[in-house]
Order: sequence, then C-alpha cells, then structure tokens
Amino acid sequence: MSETIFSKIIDREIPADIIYEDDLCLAFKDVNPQAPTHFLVIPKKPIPKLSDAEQGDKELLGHLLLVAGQVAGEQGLEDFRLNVNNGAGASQTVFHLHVHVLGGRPFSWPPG
Ligand code: D5M
Repeated sequence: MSETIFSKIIDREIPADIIYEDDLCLAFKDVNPQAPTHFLVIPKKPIPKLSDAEQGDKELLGHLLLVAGQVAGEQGLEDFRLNVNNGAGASQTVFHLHVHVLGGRPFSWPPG
C-alpha cells in the first residue's frame, strides 16, 4: 500500500497532537475538527480501510474501539460519537483506517 499522511504521523515525519500511543495504535487530534473534541484512533498497521481488515485483525479492531472509549473518557467526554468512513463514496479521504471520535456537542440521527 502507498504511504499516507497517517504513516508519516506514526513515523514522526510530520507533527500531530498525539494524545495516546501504544504498540498497536495511536490517537491524535483531527486537524479539521468537526466538534469541540475530535480525535482519530488509527492502527499502526497500515490497513487502507475497514473493509480491507481480515479475520486476523479481529483483536486489533476491538483494541481500537476500546482505546477510543478510554481516550474519550480521558478527554472528558461522557457522550461521544464514533465514525468510520469506508471508501471515497463514504467521504474517506485518507486511506489508512481511522476511527473518528467526536464529542462536546449534540449529534443528530441519522447522520448526513
Ligand atoms: O477523515 C480524514 C481526517 O483526517 C479528516 O477529518 C482530516 C484529518 N487529517 C488529515 N490530515 C491530518 C493531519 N496531518 N493531522 C491530523 N488530522 C488530519 P476521512 O474519514 O478520511 O474523511
């Protein structure tokens, strides 16, 4: 897979406001926030999009959700929304799997 801007953040080639890191993943503030709190949780493994994940990624995917919830709490969020855009037609622009975590304002349903 070709390198994305998120690989460069993992490799510290470009700066980001990193708020969590472990062996498997990284969380950092979104550069174009859509809510008062908006951060991304990404695997260090370069999976382009959710539909590219395989059975062997099961634990990793669960880990991303657990980290999203944990870091949301650390950021002071009680209510928050997770979002994964899968593919260009779903507004994915960076092809390195990422979970958006948004909070600090009300959210409507269904999403746009
Ligand atoms: O979301 C991709 C998201 O990635 C979008 O909300 C902007 C964010 N982004 C892009 N570049 C950066 C950098 N360098 N730092 C932090 N956040 C970034 P998508 O679901 O693909 O539309």
